[in-house]
Amino acid sequence: RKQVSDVAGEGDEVVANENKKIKLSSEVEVKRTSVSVHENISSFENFHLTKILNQNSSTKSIFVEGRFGNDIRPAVILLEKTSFVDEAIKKMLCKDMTVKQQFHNDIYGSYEGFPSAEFNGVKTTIIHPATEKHIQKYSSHPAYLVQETPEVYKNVIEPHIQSQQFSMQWVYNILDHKSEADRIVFEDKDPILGFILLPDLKWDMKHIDNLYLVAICHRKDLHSLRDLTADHLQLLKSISEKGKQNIAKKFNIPEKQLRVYVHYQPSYYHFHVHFTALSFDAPGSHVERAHLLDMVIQNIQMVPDYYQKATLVYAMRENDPLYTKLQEANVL
Ligand code: GTA
Repeated sequence: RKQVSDVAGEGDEVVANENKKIKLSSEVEVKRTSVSVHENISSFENFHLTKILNQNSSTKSIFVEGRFGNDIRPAVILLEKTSFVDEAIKKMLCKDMTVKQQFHNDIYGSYEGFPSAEFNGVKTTIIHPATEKHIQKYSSHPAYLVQETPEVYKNVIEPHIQSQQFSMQWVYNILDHKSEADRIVFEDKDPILGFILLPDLKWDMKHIDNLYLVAICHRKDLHSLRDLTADHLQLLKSISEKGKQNIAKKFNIPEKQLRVYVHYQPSYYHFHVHFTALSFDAPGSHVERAHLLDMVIQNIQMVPDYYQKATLVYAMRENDPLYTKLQEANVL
């Protein structure tokens, strides 16, 4: 494993992937720059695929690792085929869509159809420069359930997350209106009770059936579910109520069709809340990760320090550095 932190972006540790399939030999000129590919990318012309990290035929998505041009820093690309938009179908089914017949039998015919490019978009997320943690996050590895007692949290998890978390720069850019300001759906500017509600990175904003927004609180001292106490009830209720109201109004979806939850463990330890359409089987909405906000509020109302006392159960993947720490502590 080779540390190349001298070419990393601010706040990011960049580590060359040990499973790389291309050779980064001395004849490759290493680009010593912190410029990100997002500054000027218009195609994948100079992209070299190094590894398929994961793929899923149900969600029709694939996650890969690669490199752009002679940049030694890895990139993670998430590709996801999107569902059809009702209004676009009429325009799509025209002479520009060609078809290739595979076979026909009586009144039944099977074809491969080729809609024109504008109807053929693939939701594409590029993470560059990606860290080893991103590569791990999007790789497929067996997972195991962990029972995290308050003691395990204090002795193993808390010290680890303080030193090993993902960069939070994207969160601060949103809170400071430096990025995605035009995407904000609602903002309460109060420094203690305030938050910003905006579409999640995973939502293309074209389909209500996979609606996904995230509310990010302004205060920076709340890291996860573990930090929540009765002191935060007003904030939690405000996020729940104002978040649902604003989404319902803007996207014309009933409040009662919104799934509102927090992740434990999250990837980013700045408190935020997920809002997804109830009809959407969103990544990370399963029981071993999602905690419904209404239940969180009720638990805290019954026991003010519920989340400091509770044993929390979640799935941990074998390739996560925390997995080894938990094994060393005889928790796994
Ligand atoms: N608006 O820059 C951003 C941004 N970033 C960097 C992250 N988010 C952002 N939103 C905006 N702008 O919902 C969003 C994330 C996520 C939330 C953070 O902030 O999309 P979390 O801290 O609880 O982290 O939430 P979590 O759960 O790991 O995030 P994520 O990315 O949802 O991952 C959960 C799992 O979903 C992953 O392990 C992966 O297997 C899967 N997944 C992630 N992205 C996709 C995808 N595009 N398609 C299919 N599956 C995916």
